[in-house]
Amino acid sequence: ELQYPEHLNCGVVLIDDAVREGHGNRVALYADSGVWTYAELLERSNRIANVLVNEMGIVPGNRVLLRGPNNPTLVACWLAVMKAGAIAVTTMPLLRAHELSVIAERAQIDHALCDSRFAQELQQAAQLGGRLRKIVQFGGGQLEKMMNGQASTFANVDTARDDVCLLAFTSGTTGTPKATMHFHRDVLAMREIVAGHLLETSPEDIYVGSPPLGFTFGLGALLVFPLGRRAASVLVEQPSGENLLAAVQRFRASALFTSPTAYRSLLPLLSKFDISSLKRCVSAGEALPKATSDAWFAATGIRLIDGIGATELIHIFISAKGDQIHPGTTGKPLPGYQACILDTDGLPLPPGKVGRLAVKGPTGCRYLDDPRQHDYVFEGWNVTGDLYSQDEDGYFHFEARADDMIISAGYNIAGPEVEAALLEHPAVKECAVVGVPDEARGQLVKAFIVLHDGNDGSSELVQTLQAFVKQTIAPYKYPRAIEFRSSLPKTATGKLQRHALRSTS
Ligand code: 3UK
Repeated sequence: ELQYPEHLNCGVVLIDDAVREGHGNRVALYADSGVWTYAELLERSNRIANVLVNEMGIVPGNRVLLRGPNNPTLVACWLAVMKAGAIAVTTMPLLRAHELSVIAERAQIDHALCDSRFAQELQQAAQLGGRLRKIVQFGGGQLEKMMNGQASTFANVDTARDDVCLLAFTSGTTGTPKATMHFHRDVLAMREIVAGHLLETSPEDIYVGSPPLGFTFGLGALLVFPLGRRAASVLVEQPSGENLLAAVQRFRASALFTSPTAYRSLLPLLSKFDISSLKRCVSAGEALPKATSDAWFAATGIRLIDGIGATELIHIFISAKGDQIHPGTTGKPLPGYQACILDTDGLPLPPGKVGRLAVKGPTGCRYLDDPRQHDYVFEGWNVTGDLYSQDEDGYFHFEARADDMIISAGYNIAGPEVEAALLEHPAVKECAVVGVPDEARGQLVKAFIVLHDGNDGSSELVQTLQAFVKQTIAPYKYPRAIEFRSSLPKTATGKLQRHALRSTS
């Protein structure tokens, strides 16, 4: 079990301690706008912490909304909030005024630090109601000017290990978003378990990836893991496939973090870039089909590390590394975590049976003032929205989100299994498989497909794809309806919004 001192401030551990240990002159952050050493990052987060306390009137326990694309100033702002003993409420750049106002209201937020390019949406959110009053903008000179008037040292607030430091909102793929609370010790736990055990992050590492810092996947991968292990992070404001690979090449990145969909879209671009510096590639956020893992391995010689994480648990809790990776499975619980599969009565199921994935561990979930706490958390066990099975070797296999299990003519059909089969066809770029209402079958399996350029969504192709699925998996699972689209709806964290497709059918 992990032990932490009673007094613990994760911001101090991540930046002050790094400089105290002698890493001040080493690079902490790389970006197009320049390079920041650990000493520079410490000095700038100290100045921002002074702005928070002296000019914005922040006291420990206040919540501060953070908003911006991945860049060094956003990292400094996050550290400043920690050092001031305040609570960071991280938000995704893609969120719009209405969603931001819901967050500001739910988390009772007065203060925000916001990239000036993203401020308009936040100002509109403030006008929609709630108590958000003080928005300080960075990137355009406002915060920068305030920082100049402040000292370069800061009296760090002496927080307790169980003080809340982060409110992270779930994406709310179904229903209203829930705010999950995380403690200073949770940040340390993910550093030990994911950066330490799973990724073996060392000071020579250079991390790059696409997930926003406003998503705990990105917060861990691009802030907590590299800084916590005295490595470096590359921050890419617009993480298109080309931009990500260009950043790998330019900064000689050693590890890449992104989603399964993004790995697939990087494949045809690989030949244009030198990515020989990469040692590890991590996939999370959605299920990783075996075919994607195999294609990435064939192209790069690197076996993708698949890991299931959740906002509720802050980061990855089931995964595997090195030769323990079994492609097509997520892996086993990381040290400190337990996982099991539950039937509809909440009783554990034996290997081979499909049921609800439940997980228990050091970072487990507490929701902020939400009655649903009792629907999802029992005696420390977090019941996820996922259907999983466990094999005889103890490996966990993703089947589907519970909402994405299709019941058609009495058969249970997992949408993601049909998607994985379709994705093996060379014409298919992206797809989403959902159940749509059908009089005869209850639900009908329907696929929404984005084709690779140069393919034509003809009725002939519909038949080809249906025949292809029937050859690949059990024939009764094939999509009886296929619709071609130019794009698919995604959440701000990049997940397919299957429910949005269901409701348009
Ligand atoms: C799904 C996966 C299959 C699954 C996250 C890494 O995704 C993250 O957090 P969210 O709260 O969503 C959680 C849900 O996403 N999922 C995530 N990873 C996988 N499904 N295989 C995977 N490897 O439905 C889960 O319940 O947005 C991921 C780190 C931190 C995170 N917050």
